[in-house]
Amino acid sequence: MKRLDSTLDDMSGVETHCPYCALQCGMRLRLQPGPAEPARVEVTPRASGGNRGGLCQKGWTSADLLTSGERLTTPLIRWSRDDELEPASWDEALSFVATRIRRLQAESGADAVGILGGGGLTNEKAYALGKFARVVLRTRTIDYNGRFCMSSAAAGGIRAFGLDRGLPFPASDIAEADAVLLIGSNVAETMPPFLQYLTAQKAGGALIVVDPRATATARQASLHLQITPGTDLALALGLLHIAIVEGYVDRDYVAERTTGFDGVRPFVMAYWPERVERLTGVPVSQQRAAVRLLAEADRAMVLTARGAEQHAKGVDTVSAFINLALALGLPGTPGAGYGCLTGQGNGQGGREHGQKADQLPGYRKIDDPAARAHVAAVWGVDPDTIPGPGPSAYELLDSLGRDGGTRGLLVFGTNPVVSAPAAAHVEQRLRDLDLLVVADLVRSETAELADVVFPTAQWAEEDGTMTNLEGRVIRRQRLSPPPGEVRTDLEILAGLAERLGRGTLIDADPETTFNELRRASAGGIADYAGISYARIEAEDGIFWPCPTPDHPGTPRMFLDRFATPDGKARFVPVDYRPAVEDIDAAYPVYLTTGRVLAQYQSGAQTRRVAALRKAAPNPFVELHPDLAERHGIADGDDVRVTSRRGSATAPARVTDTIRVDTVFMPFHWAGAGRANSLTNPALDPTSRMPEFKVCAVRLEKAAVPGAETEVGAA
Ligand SMILES: Nc1nc2c(c(=O)[nH]1)N[C@H]1C(S)=C(S)[C@@H](COP(=O)(O)OP(=O)(O)OC[C@H]3O[C@@H](n4cnc5c(=O)[nH]c(N)nc54)[C@H](O)[C@@H]3O)O[C@H]1N2
Ligand SMILES: Nc1nc2c(c(=O)[nH]1)N[C@H]1C(S)=C(S)[C@@H](COP(=O)(O)OP(=O)(O)OC[C@H]3O[C@@H](n4cnc5c(=O)[nH]c(N)nc54)[C@H](O)[C@@H]3O)O[C@H]1N2
Ligand code: SF4
Ligand SMILES: [Mo]
Repeated sequence: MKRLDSTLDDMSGVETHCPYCALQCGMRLRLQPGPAEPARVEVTPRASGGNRGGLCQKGWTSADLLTSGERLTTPLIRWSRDDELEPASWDEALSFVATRIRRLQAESGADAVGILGGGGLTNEKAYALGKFARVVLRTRTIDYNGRFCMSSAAAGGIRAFGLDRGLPFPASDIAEADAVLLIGSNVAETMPPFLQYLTAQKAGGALIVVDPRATATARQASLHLQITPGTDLALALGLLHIAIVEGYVDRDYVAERTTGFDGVRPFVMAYWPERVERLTGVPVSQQRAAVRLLAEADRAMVLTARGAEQHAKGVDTVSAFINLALALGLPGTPGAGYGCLTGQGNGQGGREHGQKADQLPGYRKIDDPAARAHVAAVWGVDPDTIPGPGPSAYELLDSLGRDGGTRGLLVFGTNPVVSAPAAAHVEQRLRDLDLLVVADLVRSETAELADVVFPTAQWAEEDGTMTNLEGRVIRRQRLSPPPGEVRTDLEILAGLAERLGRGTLIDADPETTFNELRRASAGGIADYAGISYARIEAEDGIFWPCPTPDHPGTPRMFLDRFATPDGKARFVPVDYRPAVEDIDAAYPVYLTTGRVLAQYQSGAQTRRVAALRKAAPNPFVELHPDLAERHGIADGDDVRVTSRRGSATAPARVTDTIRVDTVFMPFHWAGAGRANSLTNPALDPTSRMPEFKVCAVRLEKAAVPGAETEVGAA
């Protein structure tokens, strides 16, 4: 990969990747010659990483936000609580924040100031944010939005394999599989170019999709299991039951490459097919067909995503599907395996380098003395000054402004007012802070509540690295500097560190930061020591672990051994439990939530792109015609959805592609149609993942016909 495309006739092009999801599609950016001010940026796709030359609509339109009138251009300060946010200088904004942080920490201790990071941040920023927390603020209070995203899959992977790399093989291996079991993923909308790997199965193999909705992805499947939300764990147990009874277990593999199978058996034997049909709604014949397709394939893959993972039993569900994959002899077998589809742009790297509550760089554990000693030496601090583990994202948000809780919060790269569960409660907690600081590109709903907002550079205006869903470390390249007074996140952290008297500890330069990250990760699980900017560019990305400059990187893991002490994968015994909140007479319908193609996450970015706003203008409630009829609701009517947390109102989208007992809402919008006003913040005991994907609601046609739903950017 060359920094400048030789076919360009000027010096204005760079090869980089899309700013949004974890597929990190390759793209070429070029400043359009002409009078436009600011200059227009042209996006063209290029094959790199996992995309094979594809881009989705979000990628094509990603440059529009660079020149949007809605982006932040100066710092903003709210001088006192009743004031509006108003423009301020960097000096004022940084001083304001540093002074408040010092005061809060003097009054209430170091942990009273916390950080909430994001999985869209580059590796350099994720690393700097974790380091900033531990050595500048010396707070244990830091976590990030990946807790809401990848935490269940990560915990499940670590339990079984000893480490968590979403796909332990290149995405292109999936195209070679004869059968794929895809659980709770709608890649047709969430990673469109990825669909090409799955439709390859249509030729001769099988694609089995587990989803309560007949999504665009499920409609490509040879077999669609239209499961009751929140019951995937029972299905996984049932599929393994069938595999055992029908003699499909790969006994040699189980004996040679795994431990613990006998401990799993007794749990599984209690999930016979008829019982599983009662629990999940998946007919016995379909359960059997799914097992046969998988077991009889030469190369089969089991892939999970948020539909299966975002539950208060997400980790056990992942374990149950890994158990199935192990029994069939898939993980660590060339062309086969288990993987999870990481979501955010840097959802993989963002969970490796220390912005997690319990973690130090290189996927090290913060309570491991050897890890602390190694990282402290790189940082030049005494290991005893590095704080211990802190609260998880939802627990952190829930503690804000309460007695003994966090009093000041710095937010980098997440918009919890829209994306956190029980969002009305979280919004109130944010309002109760003594200090809320938000670094963002735009005035997100969370920025609207802040005391200070820092304007940050966008992806095309900065250098750095991202790690895509395959564990491939790739380069983000700067096309042009940010406009006006806008600074990068690294510059903001360095500026704050300086004002807090620890200026030498945070460097604003991405490559210098990356080289420090390499040393900090050396010898860790996610070892980046051998990866350099120059190598990434020359080799179109490098898969970790890559411990030395002459190491080729590791596209395929676990071929000889797993990352456990004895090298064997572990079966983990798990049992089914129902959703934390099941349906009942008062709340008789399941709500599940997720995504649509043209909006990204909290929508802070994509609601501000005209083409995307046009393609997906507002929230909606997707429901089955029979359910709609029972409530006297017609397509387009405003529907009021109520859970034990609150209500949301959005227009009905009546379709027979969804289960009759379930409604679906996308979570990309704020205001009246905010899906997270409804969701249940019950947490998984291991991963602390909230139960985004199932809660109980009731429906009614909204009282005021045609009542306005809050839409649009602000
Ligand atoms: N367009 C777009 N693409 C994105 C994103 C975005 O916001 N917009 N976000 C990115 C990120 S961060 C992520 S994490 C990924 C997420 O990517 P996906 O996991 O594909 O996305 P979701 O829509 O959240 O959920 C997938 C499916 O799970 C189904 N589902 C709901 N409940 C259940 C259940 O109980 N069991 C099962 N088996 N399925 C269930 C839903 O119907 C939905 O179709 O997408 C990434 N890509
Ligand atoms: N109900 C429901 N809720 C969900 C989910 C669900 O399926 N259902 N999914 C969950 C999942 S998987 C995820 S990942 C979360 C995502 O939800 P959020 O964490 O809210 O995700 P984003 O909208 O990507 O937030 C990123 C914010 O940071 C800004 N930003 C972008 N790039 C940068 C940068 O480089 N630096 C800085 N400082 N800011 C930047 C953006 O403008 C935006 O305001 O939502 C979770 N919430
Ligand atoms: S699939 Fe993901 S990375 Fe590719 S263009 Fe779309 S949003 Fe960007
Ligand atoms: Mo995510």
